[in-house]
Amino acid sequence: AQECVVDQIPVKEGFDKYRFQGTWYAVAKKDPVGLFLLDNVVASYKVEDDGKMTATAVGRVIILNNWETCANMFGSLEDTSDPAKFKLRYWGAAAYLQSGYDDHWIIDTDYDNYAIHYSCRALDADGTCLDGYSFIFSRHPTGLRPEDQKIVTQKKQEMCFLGKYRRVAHNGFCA
Ligand code: DAO
Repeated sequence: AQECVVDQIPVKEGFDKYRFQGTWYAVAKKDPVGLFLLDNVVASYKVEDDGKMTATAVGRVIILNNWETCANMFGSLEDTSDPAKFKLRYWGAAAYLQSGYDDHWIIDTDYDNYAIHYSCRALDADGTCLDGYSFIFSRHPTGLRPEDQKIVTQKKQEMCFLGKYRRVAHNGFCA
C-alpha cells in the first residue's frame, strides 16, 4: 500500500558525505518535467571546512530551444535530520541557466563505484511522486560495473522509476 510513497523510499543508511566527495559521471537519468541537463553530465562533490557539502556540475543543455551549450552549475547542500537527505540550492554560472531548490537524496552508494540519486519535486495527493528526477552515477566514465547493475535495477524499482531512465552519453562535448 505504501509502495511508491516518496516518504517511504529507503535511502543510504549512515551516508558518509566525506567518502562521497569527488567526481561522479552520470550514466543514466530519469528526467523531470522541463528537463535541463541532457548529457555529458559530470558532478563533483566536496565537503567544505565548515562541514557543508557543495557540488559543481557540468552538462550539455539546450537554451531557448536551439542554442546548445555546456552549463556550469553550482550547488550547496543543506543537511537535514537524515544524513542521506539534503536540500540542494543550485544556480548556474550564467543567468540564463536554471536555478532552484530541490530535494537531493542518496538512495544508495558504495562510494567507490556507483551512486543513485533521487529528487522528487512535486508530490501527488497520495504521497507518490508526480514530478521527479534521478541520476545514476559512476566513478568510472566508462559506465557501471556489471556487478553494480543489478543493485541499480533493484533501487530503480524501489524509487518507482524503473523503465523511466535514459542513457547519458559522454562524448567529450563538455570536456
Ligand atoms: O537536469 O533536469 C535536470 C534537473 C537537474 C537540476 C540540477 C542541476 C544542478 C546541479 C548542481 C550540482 C549537484 C549535482
